Amino acid sequence: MSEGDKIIVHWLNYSRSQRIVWLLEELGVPFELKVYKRDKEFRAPKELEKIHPLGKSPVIEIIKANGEREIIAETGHIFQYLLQNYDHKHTLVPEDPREQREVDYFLHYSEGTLQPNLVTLLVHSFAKKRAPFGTRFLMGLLVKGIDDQYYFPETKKNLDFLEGILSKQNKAGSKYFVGKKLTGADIILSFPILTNIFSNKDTARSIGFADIDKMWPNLSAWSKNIDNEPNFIKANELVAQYETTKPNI
Ligand SMILES: N[C@@H](CCC(=O)N[C@@H](CS)C(=O)NCC(=O)O)C(=O)O
Repeated sequence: MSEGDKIIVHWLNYSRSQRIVWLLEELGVPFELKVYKRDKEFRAPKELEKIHPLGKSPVIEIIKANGEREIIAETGHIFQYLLQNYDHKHTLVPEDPREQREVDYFLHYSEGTLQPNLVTLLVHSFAKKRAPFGTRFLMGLLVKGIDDQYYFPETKKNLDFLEGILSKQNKAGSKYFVGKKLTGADIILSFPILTNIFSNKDTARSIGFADIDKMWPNLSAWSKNIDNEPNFIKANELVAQYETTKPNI
């Protein structure tokens, strides 16, 4: 990486790609935002497949000073790349190697373990709403059976796990997931915890979680703090013009 590198963020509205915008704002690294808008079915437009065959967002494109071009996909991988190459002053990366490993854990955990449970619960809640006329009741019973047996307890177990970490962190005088300052762990976890659950109480209820502030008070307090992080607000303001209609999901 060099000063002359240009970073393009292939960003999809209402998506987990917003964390990359926040991360770059936090690191003070200039970037270009290439906006893709979801279609009526809440899917990404086909053009994203021209950037990466899976057609998902986020993807970042690095154009080196010598003209070489590199495409980097997967949120955790993008985080690792940007933190390794653009945070030499340790703005976000902890000094302590053990804390660095804890951050790395969350970079994998967020998309590898937590997010798939949430996505499945969300897809199941669409399935109930979108089932063909006459099959909705049956579809409801079917997905409820699967969710009650697996996805709901797994998600609850994960949120209890995260609540426990924050409770210990709070006792040690920190309001963040790792060490005593904001790190990549908080930024990557902002999508599943804050965007998917605490900022979206109707959806949380529809996937089976009522009264989340009482169930997970530390996660609730953490979400409020994250909501007030200056660069989180700045990153949201940057994209606000592309997120004006609440998606009908
Ligand atoms: N594990 C991938 C997931 C990427 C992903 O599923 N992105 C969603 C946005 S939240 C997407 O592009 N969805 C559009 C679609 O599937 O049509 C990552 O962490 O980057």
